[in-house]
Amino acid sequence: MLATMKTARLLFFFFCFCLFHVALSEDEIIADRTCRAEPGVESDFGIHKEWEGEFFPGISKIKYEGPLSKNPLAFKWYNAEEEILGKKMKDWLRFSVAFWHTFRGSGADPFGAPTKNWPWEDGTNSLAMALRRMKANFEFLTKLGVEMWCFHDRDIAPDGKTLMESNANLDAVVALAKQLQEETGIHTLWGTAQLFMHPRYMHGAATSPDARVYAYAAAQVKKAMEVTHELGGENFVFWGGREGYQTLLNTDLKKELDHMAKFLQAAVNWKKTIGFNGTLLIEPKPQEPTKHQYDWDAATTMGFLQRYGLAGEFKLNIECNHATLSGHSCHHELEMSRIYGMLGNIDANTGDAQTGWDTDQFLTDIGEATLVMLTVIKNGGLAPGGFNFDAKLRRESVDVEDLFIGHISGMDTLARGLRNAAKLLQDGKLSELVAKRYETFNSKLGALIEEEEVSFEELEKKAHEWGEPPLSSGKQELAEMIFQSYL
Ligand code: XUL
Ligand code: CO
Repeated sequence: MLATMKTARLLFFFFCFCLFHVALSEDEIIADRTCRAEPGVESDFGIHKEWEGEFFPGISKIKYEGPLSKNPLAFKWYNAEEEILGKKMKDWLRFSVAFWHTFRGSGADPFGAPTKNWPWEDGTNSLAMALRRMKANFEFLTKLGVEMWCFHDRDIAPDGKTLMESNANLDAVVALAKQLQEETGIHTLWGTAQLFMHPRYMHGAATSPDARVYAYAAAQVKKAMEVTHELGGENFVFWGGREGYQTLLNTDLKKELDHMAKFLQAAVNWKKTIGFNGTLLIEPKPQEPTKHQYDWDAATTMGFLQRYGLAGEFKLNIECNHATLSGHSCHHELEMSRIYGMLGNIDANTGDAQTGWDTDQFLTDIGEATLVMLTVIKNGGLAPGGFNFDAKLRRESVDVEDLFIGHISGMDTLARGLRNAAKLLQDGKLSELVAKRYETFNSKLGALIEEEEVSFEELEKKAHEWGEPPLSSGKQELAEMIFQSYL
């Protein structure tokens, strides 16, 4: 009796220990192997059997039911095959699911434990769990009708004790993902290397002051590029996870920027060596986790690429929540990238006006979506980029169906934005208003200013001749009135 109680108590403590580990941030879960359980092996979570049947029973393929539908598991605005401005909605939108949020997002925050107890999870970060999770991913994509997905190397496969073991884990999961891609016709929008969770990257990866960390990061990116290529990925993303500084007092700014450029050049070289034809994308973000991230915003990133002769090799992945954190609108960041031919992909999400960090919410603001789609249409679409839902459920949303509802809502919002933006552009009133504001540049001198070089002396002569320029209205209120009439 006493022995049984003792065992029970021991088991209870072990269970709590495991739970505590699960309750840590995702970073630690990735590194944690204490609660590991393989299929068919007894653990404190019970017997782990190979998963049988559907991961999302009761949820069938999401259909388009039109704007009058009240069904939360149906599209009201996104009709994949419908043509808008001569292109199918699915080709304008090129949606993708972000594996890290949808399948690794635990709901943990700095104040609380994970809240998502997805039925397919067994509480481990084992290879067996990674393989099962990948199957869930493909069922989710198929039912949602999203044809692409994005991943970090360490989301899809557990970190091993050595780089070699991590690579072997990755190879095993990638082999399954490749098979599932072939079976479903789903493909990879982009892959990336996770260079921010492991403690070795606490000072950065390409900008770490430690050459050993720089080398480790390079090896990780090399492998992540190879597996992205293996999966037929259309792009490869660099988000500078911890490429930045906490204080300039201990930082050699020039050295770190020079190192980052050398690292990116090596990636360009490796892309060519392995014959990867996808686009290399840089994802700007101003702060978090470091107080100053080097790829602050689109303009800073493009300036950096130009300075180091890399501008022809990269495009940008604009994330809306990162845009607002940098003090810009998403529309601004998209337009800055577009006008310089650098818009490659959009991480579709939004922040919260009252919250000062990256909340990664599904975009539900129709006005915002219309502005985003105005740029996308002007850009002629995003391909080979797309809209990756770098968005997560709120911590309190714990039902499996919430995963579907979040994505459906985000997809419908952008689809509605596309419909609005197409009408707004076809109508032409806003473009007329803009053209009118610049009409004096249609004069002979205006054309010369734009096309040739006009000296200050010539302009001075003209200023005397023309006299005081009349004040002309910016017509902002009218522009806003026209815009909102399309929402
Ligand atoms: C972090 C973020 C990343 C990148 C990929 O804020 O957006 O998930 O998109 O590393
Ligand atoms: Co992102």
